[in-house]
Amino acid sequence: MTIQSLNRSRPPQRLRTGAAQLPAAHSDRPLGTVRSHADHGETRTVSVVIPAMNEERNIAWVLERIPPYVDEILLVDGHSTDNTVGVARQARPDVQVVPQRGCGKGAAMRTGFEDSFGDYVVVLDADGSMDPGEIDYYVSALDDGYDLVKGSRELPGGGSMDLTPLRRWGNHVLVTTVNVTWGSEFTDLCYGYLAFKRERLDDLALTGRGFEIETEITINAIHAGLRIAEVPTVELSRHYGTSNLNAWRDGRRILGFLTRARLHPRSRPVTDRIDRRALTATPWA
Ligand SMILES: Nc1nc2c(ncn2[C@@H]2O[C@H](COP(=O)(O)OP(=O)(O)OP(=O)(O)O)[C@@H](O)[C@H]2O)c(=O)[nH]1
Ligand SMILES: [Mg+2]
Repeated sequence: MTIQSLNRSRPPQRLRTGAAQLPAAHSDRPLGTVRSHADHGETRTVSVVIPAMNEERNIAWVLERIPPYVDEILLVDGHSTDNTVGVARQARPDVQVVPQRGCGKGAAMRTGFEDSFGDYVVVLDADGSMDPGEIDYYVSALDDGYDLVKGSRELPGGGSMDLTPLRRWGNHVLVTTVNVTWGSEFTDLCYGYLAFKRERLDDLALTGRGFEIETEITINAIHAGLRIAEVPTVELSRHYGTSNLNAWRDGRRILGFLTRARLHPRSRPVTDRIDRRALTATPWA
């Protein structure tokens, strides 16, 4: 398993190579200089998935700050009873809105992953606590070869204006549990700003419905041997409204998931998928 921490400070500084080596061609490229498709010479596309439930006062701020190179914005609506969808469409007429299938933030995220098309999938919240300008860092790290990129509020250059002492303590207990159990070196765990390559979605084998989904993504990525990076992130306070997270209830859900994941590592389908074109050249023909 490879966990690489990317250090960020302003002005953007260079990728710091640690135990794991970055591909040489990219190792001295400054963070925050995301290449467009044209100058990248590649055709990778970027989808941004935003789970939103009753965020009419926050969603415009988020959508207006999405970088222009993003190819698709998918808002996964949790059956909002306010005007979240209307405000979103007004702020970004190109936003795709899908109703979530199932209940909870995890179900919403899985709906977004299934219904989006981008080669890269970036997830961020709709409450204004995650700066869309930071999408650059996630995309940069995926460009550099990582499969999963997680935001960390604990790395130098990161921070949180939203973590209460209880939540900070709970997150610390959970991240320590993961590091001790799986031998990892994460600095943050329960945070929903992350990105991954679509080609790894099957490896992630997600089933979570609630706030445990972020932990499930991390643990299943470890089990699947994905290359994981952490990038510093600054968590802002939610702009308006109240949290949907309950520290004790959701903390217990996460702990329950970790216990199950440790006792019964999920078995995954191991069937290789062979491209039909690879089967046309039959050696005996
Ligand atoms: N579609 C959908 N979105 C959800 C659901 N629950 C939460 N969300 C969204 O997921 C994001 C994170 O939820 P929050 O309630 O902000 O949870 P939190 O960030 O832990 O709590 P705060 O720190 O108080 O903001 C927000 O964009 C919510 O609108 C849900 O059941 N369905
Ligand atoms: Mg929030």
